[in-house]
Amino acid sequence: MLGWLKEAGMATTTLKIQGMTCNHCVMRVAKALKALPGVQDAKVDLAKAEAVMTYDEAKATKETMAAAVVDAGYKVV
Ligand SMILES: [Cu+2]
Repeated sequence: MLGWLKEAGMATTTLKIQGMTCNHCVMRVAKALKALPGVQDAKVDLAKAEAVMTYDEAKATKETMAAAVVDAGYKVV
């Protein structure tokens, strides 16, 4: 697939997340992030306690992504 191709206007950012303890948490956070408009991909890493998002800068912001993580029940640090 062409997932590695960087599209115009796409950016990546990382959020440090506290409170994830298992793969269910990882899936929950990933689902919450991917549900946001403009978020193309979210890779959540349990060991690193972080999420890396690929997103459209015109549609999503780090603040809305952090808010989605908090809404899912976790803490952004
Ligand atoms: Cu869990």
